[in-house]
Amino acid sequence: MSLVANRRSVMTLFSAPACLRCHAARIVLAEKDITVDIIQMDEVTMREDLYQINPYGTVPTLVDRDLVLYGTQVIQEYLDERFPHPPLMAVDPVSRATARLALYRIEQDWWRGVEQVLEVGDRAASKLRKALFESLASSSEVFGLKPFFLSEEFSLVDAAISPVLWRLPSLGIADEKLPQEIRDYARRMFNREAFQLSLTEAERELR
Ligand SMILES: N[C@@H](CCC(=O)N[C@@H](CS)C(=O)NCC(=O)O)C(=O)O
Repeated sequence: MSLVANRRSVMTLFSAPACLRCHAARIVLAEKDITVDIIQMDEVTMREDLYQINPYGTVPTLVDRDLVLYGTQVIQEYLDERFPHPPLMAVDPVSRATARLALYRIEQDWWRGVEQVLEVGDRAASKLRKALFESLASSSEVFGLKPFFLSEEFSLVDAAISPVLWRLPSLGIADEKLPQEIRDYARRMFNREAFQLSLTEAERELR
């Protein structure tokens, strides 16, 4: 496993510069101020090398000594448990389940929505772009209920939503079109120091 050799003392995240899911993982690392070696991989080397340690060859992939994790939400929850401060999940089972359900829905509706718009050509994207916009807009009230999404504190759910909102203008969904609650929420998230630290150069250029 050449990718993990010599990388045993510090945790390593295999990431791609503009990957939405990697961004969500990088936000968790930054919020917890975790010392990590972030390896930004390009599309070609990604497949060749990552298959050695991850059967899907996908990013993000996290290596912590002998542990290799993939699946963004698996990585996010591991980081939260391995580095408990500050906690990014509530303690009680109902709140934890509610957060996990939100994460599941964000992946299904918003992460896949962004990825689909990026995958298809420009003309075919307009329907997908509209569906993504409408899905976000239909949740606008929830964005305004609390300082963070469904929570008084920053959580894994916010780490999952922020990369979506950051990418909207680059997908043809202008901030001005978004309901005010979402714009205010986005501003609060983008102003966080950890969010700014999580950005790669490629992501900075998206805005
Ligand atoms: N279910 C995985 C999917 C990861 C995924 O599809 N990552 C993309 C980048 S965002 C990737 O590595 N694509 C390259 C490939 O599939 O070979 C997760 O949530 O981490």
